[in-house]
Amino acid sequence: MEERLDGAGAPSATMTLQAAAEALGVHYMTAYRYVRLGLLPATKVAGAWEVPKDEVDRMLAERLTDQGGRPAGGRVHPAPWASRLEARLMAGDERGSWGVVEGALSSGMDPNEIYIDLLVPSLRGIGDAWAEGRIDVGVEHRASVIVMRLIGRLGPRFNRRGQTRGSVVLGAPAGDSHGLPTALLADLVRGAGFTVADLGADTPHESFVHTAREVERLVAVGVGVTTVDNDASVRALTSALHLALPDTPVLVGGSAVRDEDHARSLGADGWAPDGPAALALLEEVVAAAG
Ligand code: B12
Repeated sequence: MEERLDGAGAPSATMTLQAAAEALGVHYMTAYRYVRLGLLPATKVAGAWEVPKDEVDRMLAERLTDQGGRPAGGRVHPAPWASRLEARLMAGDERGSWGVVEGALSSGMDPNEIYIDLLVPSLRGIGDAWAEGRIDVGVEHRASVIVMRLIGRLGPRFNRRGQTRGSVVLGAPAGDSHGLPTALLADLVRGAGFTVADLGADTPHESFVHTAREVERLVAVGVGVTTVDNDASVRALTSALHLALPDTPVLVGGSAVRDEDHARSLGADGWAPDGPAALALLEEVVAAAG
């Protein structure tokens, strides 16, 4: 065992993964799987895994077995999945990130919860780490790409059989390079039975209008606003949409929209602060259309 400094600067004892496996009474490969699943935090130093001793003690105290994170009593362990995922994303570990998602799925989380309670908070944590200067923007870019790939794997779970409830066009306005928020939202909306055309980041106003005219049975257009100081672009977009499609509700959301008043000032017909509220808003739009 040796001493090391953890992220906060406080000394904490570490042990090798082999020693951690022995302490936990599991095979080395099982301990390695815990690391890959994000169940056991570990850092690779000069090619060898180092595990904080207090994390091994915590695991022992929780009497975790090798049954997908369930404690001996069979109760589902209230695992801090989001912080585990955040750690794997920051490490650029795609396999480990998927392992955390698989672990959360097998603990009973459904795909909607994986998006809302796991992906969104992890991304927020990464954004905060960047804003506080704890990580380089390259780490954020790499994590974003991994999340895109996780979404690619999870997306088919949102497919619904049967007739579509109509089309929803989503995208970020010109000048906003955040495509992930509407990519995440798109799957939630698909899961509610709609067909989605997600235009992604930095979409010209004309492309929004063109797509909205082209899709079948348009229900609403949703604009994801994540970049602050881009309000003029959002206003120009909502005006262009209202002019071209006067009967179509234009919904606005995203972390750069402060509240309902702010959304209205951007020309929105409706606003929602998060994914579940966005789905509820869409139901209101459908109900109002009769
Ligand atoms: C990933 C990321 C990036 C990636 C984007 C990659 C991609 N493919 O999308 C990259 C690295 C490119 C990037 C760039 C920038 N980023 Co950035 N980024 C993020 C990060 C970490 C995650 C964003 C995300 O996907 N969140 C997950 C989504 C799903 O959550 P959400 O946005 O809250 O969405 C929910 C709701 O808002 C709602 N919703 C979303 N869209 C819609 C739409 C409708 C219609 C409705 C109804 C609801 C709705 O539902 C969602 C699910 O619950 C955030 C951190 C954060 N706090 O979010 C920073 C963050 C948004 N970025 C930020 C900044 C500053 C930037 C840059 C300006 C940095 C720079 N100087 O270059 C640039 C933007 C340049 C530009 N011109 O746009 C800041 C914004 C600052 C602020 N005060 O708000 C944040 C908050 C980081 C921070 N903590 O400071 N970024």
